[in-house]
Amino acid sequence: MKPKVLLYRAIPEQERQRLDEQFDVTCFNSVNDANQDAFLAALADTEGLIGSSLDLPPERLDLAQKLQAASTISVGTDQFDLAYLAKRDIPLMHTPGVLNETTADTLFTLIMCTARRAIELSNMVREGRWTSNIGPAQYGTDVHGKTLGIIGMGRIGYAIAKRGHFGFDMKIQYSNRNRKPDAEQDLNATYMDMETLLKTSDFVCVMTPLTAETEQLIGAKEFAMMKPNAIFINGSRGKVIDEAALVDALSNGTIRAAGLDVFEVEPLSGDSPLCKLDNAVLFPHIGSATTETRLAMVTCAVDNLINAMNGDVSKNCANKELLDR
Ligand code: 8YV
Repeated sequence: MKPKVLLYRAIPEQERQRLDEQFDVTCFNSVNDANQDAFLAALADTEGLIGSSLDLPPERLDLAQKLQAASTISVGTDQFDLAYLAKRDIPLMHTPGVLNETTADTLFTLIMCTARRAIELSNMVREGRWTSNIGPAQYGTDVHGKTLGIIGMGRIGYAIAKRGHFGFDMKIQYSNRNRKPDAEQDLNATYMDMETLLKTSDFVCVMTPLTAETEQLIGAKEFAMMKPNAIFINGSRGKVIDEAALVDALSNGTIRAAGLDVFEVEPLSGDSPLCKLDNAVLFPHIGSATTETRLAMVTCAVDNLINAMNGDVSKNCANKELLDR
């Protein structure tokens, strides 16, 4: 009898076949009001869980009394309560590493699009409003040679800094829970407190995980510390910033512009005030969204689930306390 696994998003057929070889799989391509009851019934009966982009708090997972392991197709683990899972001895596996470069490419795309007003000016052309030579009203700002401040120098933050250092001769500075000697040696990065970083960076890029400590990390006070011509980039999670405070900062000229790949509520509503701001570049959470990388993430997550269901959580286990079991 194969263990029961609940898959809660669509995955490529080749990876679905690998799951079917090992497990008795029940699949929900998405979870919504219409199929919520069926999903919860399947959750109550499953031993393994794999998917992404769905909050699974303790009150939901209390239903899953047979659960042995969970595997998220993401590096972020904020859709779960790690301490709760550890208390139940349930490993949460994730996909660190496979998406660093793609996500860093996306964030640097945001930096360039925001600095050079690429989306706004492309729309000007598309809408037939390019009627004379470009002048100061359309100028953007340089990226090369500027100061890039990274809040959260993890794997992806390092990959972003690498692009800035080697590709654009940028001065790299960072704030982080702990020092990152590799960034300091390889990228000549300067470690500093967040307040100093906010006050001295031309580009501020947030790449922290969403935790109790980082929720609303950047709000009105922090935006007010930034340089008036600063550009703010968020590729972490929407809840790491106070989105209403960002709207005010962009509207009042507290900062020059913002590039966002994540939002407090996703999908972002078209009625959001952010959608009415020319100095806000908005991507629909496409950080890792390439064919190659999303396949690599699914492959990694399927491997993780197979390993965890066989008792091996030595690689990619997010609740590290289980490693000492
Ligand atoms: C995921 C992400 O692709 O990995 C993460 O934490 O935010 C994205 O790269 C997204 O969660 C959908 O799977």
